[in-house]
Amino acid sequence: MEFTEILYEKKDGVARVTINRPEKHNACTTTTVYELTQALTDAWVDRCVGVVVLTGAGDKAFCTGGDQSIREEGGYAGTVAALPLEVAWQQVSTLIRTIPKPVIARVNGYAIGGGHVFHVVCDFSIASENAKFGQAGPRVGSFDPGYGTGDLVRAVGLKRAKEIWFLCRQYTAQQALDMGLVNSVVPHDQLDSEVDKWCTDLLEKSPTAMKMLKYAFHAETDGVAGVTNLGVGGLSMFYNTEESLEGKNAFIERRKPDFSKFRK
Ligand code: 2NE
Repeated sequence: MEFTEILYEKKDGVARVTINRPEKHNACTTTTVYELTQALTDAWVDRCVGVVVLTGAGDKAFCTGGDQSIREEGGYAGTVAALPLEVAWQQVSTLIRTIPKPVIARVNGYAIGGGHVFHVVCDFSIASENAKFGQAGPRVGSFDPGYGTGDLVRAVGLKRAKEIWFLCRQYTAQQALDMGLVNSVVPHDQLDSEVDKWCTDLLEKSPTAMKMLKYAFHAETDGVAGVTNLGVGGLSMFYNTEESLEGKNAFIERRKPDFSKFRK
């Protein structure tokens, strides 16, 4: 896969997705967001991948949201992707939340605006002690009406989530840890070893158990979509059973299926 605004590498069960616009503090264009959907989809389907790490290039920023320099009347300018940036952003958030594997945000610096949303929707956030967190929408005339508000409430509570969104303040990594916004804060030079440790621990666990747990955590708040993910997660396991294969085999062999032995 060829990318121009992200880096994507897979090694030892870990897919690393890096937003690669350090000169812009890893702010995203329509192209960046489109490429993120491609990489995350690949990580979803690749059976060799057990954990996904999302991060930003350089040591200043994880991601500072949508690139404000390409905003014009009606929204963000787009070049390759058919979808408007703000719609594609929700697709990335949905992929992060739905990919049946743990996704770790490696927060190496500023996680601001839509970049903050990305870390919020990840399953885990491991932060450098230099990282800064915050929303920026109401300052620049934007907002995230989806997971960026809903999941934030679930992480830090309603009052704090409103404070973060309405006031657009910045919070240190320690403050983020104290309010339950991140899982771990380490000195900057230990960020990679800490992320590697989490990856190793996760790769030792049952992938199916983690998949079903991830869907279970979202089932209640995600309504029909959440129940669908939980159900479809179970369906892939059912496909492996003799009972399910009897239905498929009977169709291929042009005979009536015999499910009687499964009626226990
Ligand atoms: C993050 C922050 C506070 C850092 O400040 P500082 O002073 O450390 O760095 P500086 O100089 O502001 O940034 C370095 C370079 O990155 C660019 C800057 O323009 C600057 O470029 P040069 O002037 O050196 O050429 N840069 C940083 N963030 C950018 C951005 N988002 N768009 C374009 N260029 C950016 C400070 O940089 C800051 O406040 N950044 C803006 C944060 C922000 O407003 N994000 C957008 C929120 S809305 C959103 O993300 C969104 C949406 O509207 C719709 C859907 C999904 C998401």
